[in-house]
Amino acid sequence: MAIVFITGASSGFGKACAQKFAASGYSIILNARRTERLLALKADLEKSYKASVYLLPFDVTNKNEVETAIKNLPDNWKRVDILINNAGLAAGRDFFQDGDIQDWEKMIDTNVKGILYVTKFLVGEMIKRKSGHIINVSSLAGQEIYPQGNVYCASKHAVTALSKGMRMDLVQHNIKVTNISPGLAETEFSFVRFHGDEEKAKQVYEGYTPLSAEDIADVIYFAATRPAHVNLEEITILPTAQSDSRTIRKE
Ligand code: NDP
Ligand code: 8X3
Repeated sequence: MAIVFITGASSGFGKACAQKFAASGYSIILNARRTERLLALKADLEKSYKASVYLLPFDVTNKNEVETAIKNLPDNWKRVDILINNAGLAAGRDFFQDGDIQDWEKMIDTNVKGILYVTKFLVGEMIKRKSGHIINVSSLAGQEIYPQGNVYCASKHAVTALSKGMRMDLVQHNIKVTNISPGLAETEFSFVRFHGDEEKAKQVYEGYTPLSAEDIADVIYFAATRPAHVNLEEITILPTAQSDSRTIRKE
């Protein structure tokens, strides 16, 4: 069965993708930093779907860790068909002038360099086989800027640019590249963004129905299962209550 490699699979979109693809018979490589969560997810996927699951915990910001982990994949797990570059985060939501430099570096290292490292070390096998699909999780923040979104928006604009650039360079090798741009979705995203402030995180999703992680996994699965000659290059998915980064209809 085809192999799907999911970064950031311990929570949110990545975890929902793992469930969706495992339920459909795919073999799954799970990556994130929190190994205990990955172990629990692996046990669940094996029990619920008899899925074949391989754990590859590493930090996407650590180039050496990424390279070693991917190079040491067992032979029967090296042939990755679909790479879902999903690991990412926002850190802080501050006016530019008040921004924390460590937060900025974390976003750029995770959202931008993480995709570069993981893709760089996996794409060679895809090129050899002249087949593969790279799905990058960007954001509506990769299309629009909003106040206090500065560096997060910049990092997601970089993801959207990279998806375009990868598509141009990899088309000659028959590799599909899809860019996914979700709007507001309730996951652990805001909890992480507000450095563990549960109250602030909860407020982001109050008064309207946000997207769920499963909504995003459905769309990613749809993109990944189109016929060989069809590539969905860009998918923007918003809650019905959201029209753009700044406009949300609240009850
Ligand atoms: P979550 O916080 O629920 O999940 C983020 C995942 O990324 C976790 O599994 C986390 O695992 C992983 N991750 C973070 N840093 C690293 C790292 N350095 N190395 C490996 N894994 C890492 O958030 P979402 O599911 O919402 O976010 C997934 C993606 O979707 C992100 O790229 C985010 O920017 C994007 N997005 C989210 C939206 C939303 O509203 N929720 C909207 C648009 C885009 P661990 O901590 O265990 O390493
Ligand atoms: C996450 C959605 O609106 O917080 O990418 O930027 S938003």
